[in-house]
Amino acid sequence: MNDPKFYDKEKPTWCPGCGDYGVLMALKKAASELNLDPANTVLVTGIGCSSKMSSYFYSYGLHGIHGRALALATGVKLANPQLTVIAAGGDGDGYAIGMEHFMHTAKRNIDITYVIMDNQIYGLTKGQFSPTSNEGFVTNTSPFGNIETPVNGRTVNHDFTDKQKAFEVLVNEQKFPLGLIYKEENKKTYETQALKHPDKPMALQKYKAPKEYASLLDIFV
Ligand SMILES: Cc1ncc(C[n+]2csc(CCOP(=O)(O)OP(=O)(O)O)c2C)c(N)n1
Ligand code: SF4
Ligand SMILES: [Mg+2]
Repeated sequence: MNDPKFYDKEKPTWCPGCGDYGVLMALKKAASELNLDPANTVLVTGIGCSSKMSSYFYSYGLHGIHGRALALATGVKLANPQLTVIAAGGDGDGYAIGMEHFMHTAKRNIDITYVIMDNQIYGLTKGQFSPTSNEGFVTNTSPFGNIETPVNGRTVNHDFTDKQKAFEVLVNEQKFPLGLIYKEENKKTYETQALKHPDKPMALQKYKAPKEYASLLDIFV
């Protein structure tokens, strides 16, 4: 097992007391327990204070664009399914601009880990309300108090193979079906279905172009 300090990289520039320090430490501890090899690990982030994480964790890192961490992480995983791919970002990144990517990535069952740092605000851009901000929360974009019901991004703890129970939890306890994690044991991961040879990086796979594109490939590749 590696020491969590093994995963130190640049010194974080987060404000003193920011909750993101705790998440970074948890990530380092998890990586050390799993003995993650930095050379075969990629941390993909969006944009936001929390998304700076990819500069602070010792592995390959991709600091992408706002709300697109999961799209980029999907691309990395498909390019080389042998990599451990982690995506991370804020509540704004994941539940606002990145919402569609969140839903579709969960639906596809791709084998990546997604960490959302939910501080209920757009931190980097100096405090606009986010999808998880509480009702009544006064911010610079809700000067009279937020009138929206917050999305609940927390994971529901229950047996996720029991869909009926999951539905009841959703209806009775949650206002919105976010954070609910379905795990279908028998469902294939996206990369095993999408790739002809999921055991090989895509770049090393021979690609046979359909006849109609072959002449274009001759010209451009
Ligand atoms: C396409 C696009 N839209 C808007 C922005 C401006 N922007 C940067 S970070 C951010 C929100 C950050 O909030 P969150 O994801 O919750 O991260 P936090 O800073 O709170 O960790 C916004 C709106 C951007 N960079 N790109
Ligand atoms: S502005 Fe907020 S989210 Fe950003 S580093 Fe400071 S405390 Fe953390
Ligand atoms: Mg935030």
